[in-house]
Amino acid sequence: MIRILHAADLHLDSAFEALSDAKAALRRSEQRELLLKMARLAETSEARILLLAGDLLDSESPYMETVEIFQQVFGSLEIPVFISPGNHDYWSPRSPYARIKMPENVHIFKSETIQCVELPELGARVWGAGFVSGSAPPLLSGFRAEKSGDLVDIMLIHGQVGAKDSSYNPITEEELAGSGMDYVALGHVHTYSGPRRAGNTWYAWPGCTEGRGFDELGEKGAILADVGIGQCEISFIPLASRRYEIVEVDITSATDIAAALANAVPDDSERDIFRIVLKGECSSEPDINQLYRQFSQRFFELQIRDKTILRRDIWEKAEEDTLRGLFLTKLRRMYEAESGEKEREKIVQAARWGLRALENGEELYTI
Ligand SMILES: [Mn+2]
Repeated sequence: MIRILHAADLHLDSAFEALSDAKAALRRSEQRELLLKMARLAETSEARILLLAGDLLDSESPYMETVEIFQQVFGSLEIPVFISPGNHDYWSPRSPYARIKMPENVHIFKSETIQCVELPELGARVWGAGFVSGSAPPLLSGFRAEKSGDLVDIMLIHGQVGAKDSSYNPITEEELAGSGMDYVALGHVHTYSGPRRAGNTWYAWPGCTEGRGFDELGEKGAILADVGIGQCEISFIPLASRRYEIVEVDITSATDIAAALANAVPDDSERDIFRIVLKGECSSEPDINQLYRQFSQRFFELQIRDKTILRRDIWEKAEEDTLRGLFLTKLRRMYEAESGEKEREKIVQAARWGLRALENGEELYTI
């Protein structure tokens, strides 16, 4: 069995547009630290190969710090490092990979045609291909490697399994089963796949290594896999420095909204990025700004979304001979003509916002 460390989709130097400039820069430095963490993990776990399955870089113009950490971390590793460029960091003669002087133990797959690197000292072969533009055709189509003695066959590739119309190297289970590989190390999809198997071929993707937004929730990390012929043991190792989480709090029966919030969020979240969504029915709008002031210090970054419904009869003043009356009458007609729940909800929301404006209330911020 050969132990490999498999990561993907680091998306180094992401913009982190939802954060302030300073926090975004901090997040980028934390992304770079992932490489150090990986190197440490490779050493302590005695991994023999490091596989990086694409989208290591978010764009074609990485910061100097990222280039330096590549050279420093990869150069300090005594094991071979393989990179399969993905749609965000595809290979081209002008790509960062062509410009960066990589240490000698780093091998980059530079072609859409699957290539093979033999590692006789490890009893293994590493197969792989790389994106050469922002999309790729099905690269595994028709591929098969015949077994060679007792060498373990591992493939590294960026692509999407089971999405036949994908522009990002769509891969079928049949192709995996027919590939002759013992393990296929994938990247592209940002949620960990868990261990999977097609025929005698094991495969997995680790997901992104660090969440970057509320569509990348929870624990993120890399895969440690012990791979032998026709067998594989996979474990997931958390590596991310911060997590994104969404917590929904129903405040319908809460007498103290702040207490309800305090109850719903964990105590040890000061490193993490939370979105709290208030739900339910209230007799008055929750004071989001006040709640934000009260809770923001408990997180690295906090958003509060108000999705509560006002218990007050919103149409109460519809008969009034005022601008407010006209506004409400018009919206009520729309509301009554509409049958879809979602659309109705939107109209009620519009009525609430409009009433706030007409009654000179504070704007209802969504932070
Ligand atoms: Mn990708």
